[in-house]
Amino acid sequence: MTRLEDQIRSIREEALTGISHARELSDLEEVRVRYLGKKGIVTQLLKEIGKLPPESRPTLGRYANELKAELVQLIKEKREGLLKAKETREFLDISMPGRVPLRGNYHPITLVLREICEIFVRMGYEVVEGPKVELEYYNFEALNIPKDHPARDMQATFFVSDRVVLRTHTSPMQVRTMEAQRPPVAIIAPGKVFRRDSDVSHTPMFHQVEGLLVDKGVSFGDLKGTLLMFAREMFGKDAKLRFRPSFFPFTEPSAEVDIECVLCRGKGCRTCKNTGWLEILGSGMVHPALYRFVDYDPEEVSGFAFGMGVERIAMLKYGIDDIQLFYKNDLRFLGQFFL
Ligand code: 2U9
Repeated sequence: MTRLEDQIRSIREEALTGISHARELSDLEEVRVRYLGKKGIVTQLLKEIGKLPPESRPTLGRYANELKAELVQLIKEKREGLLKAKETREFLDISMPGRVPLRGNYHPITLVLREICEIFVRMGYEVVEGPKVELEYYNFEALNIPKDHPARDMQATFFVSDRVVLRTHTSPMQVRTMEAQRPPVAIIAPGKVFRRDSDVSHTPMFHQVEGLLVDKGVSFGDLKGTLLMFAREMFGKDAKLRFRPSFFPFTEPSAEVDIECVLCRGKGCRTCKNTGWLEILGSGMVHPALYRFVDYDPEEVSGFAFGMGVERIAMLKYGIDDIQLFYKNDLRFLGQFFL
């Protein structure tokens, strides 16, 4: 290898290192001038080769010209790369404050439903869930609501087929649980229910939590104590309840339960229609006729049951006057409820 060939090789290596180390356009320009400028190393080299004897010129000339072409190309590519990086740097202002990502939150009905369940779980109840598309048998028959019973009119039912309905309450789960389990039974059944109804206090789908306790010697006093405990946990320790006689086909005796108005504390206001009381629950002692369907002995056990609408509880707790707000998906409304 000739001395010049050797020199071309080392010039190439140095130049390539120079190009790859250039961080700024000015570094790259320095490299370009150093090798390809008027007095640049490669330019000088070509001049020297021109002075060589004719037999050495073609080979060395080719090497030097290839080197020049390679450097021109590499510098061009590097320049484009540096320009692009500069543009990105200018576009991306890393000193700007970041965007705060939108944070999701639970739906108010989910929050209230969970809170209700947690209160009863702390009292030792188990949560059971089941089908929303339900046999007529579990939704009506086994709850002492036979065909043609006027109570079937109390709930406008969505029928799926002759014997299948969208459940109008979560009570079928109590029947299913008693079928599968011997007493004692202490359960709550939360979930969606469906009735053909729609106005400021009704939606065709809403949520219920129903409870059932069956054991030896369960009394109406146990029912009152349990519901008072629930009301205190849910609405505050000063909560007061009153029980009014009522009728449900599945309980006897039955009672509707009012809480002293949480807004005016019983003085009378628009929300409680000046009565001082708000209805929050239905309840009663499980009708002895029901035990026949699940093979329990009504002589041996007794029980109480209760049911509440979650939307209603949420409306009272948060002072909401239109149930439809829960289902309009307006984020200005939904964003106000946190754990
Ligand atoms: C079994 C036996 C009895 C569940 C009960 C109520 C009273 C009640 C309403 C509250 C508001 C429905 O959503 S609402 O309109 N519920 O008044 N529910 S007792 O009684 C049962 C359930 C299952 C086996």
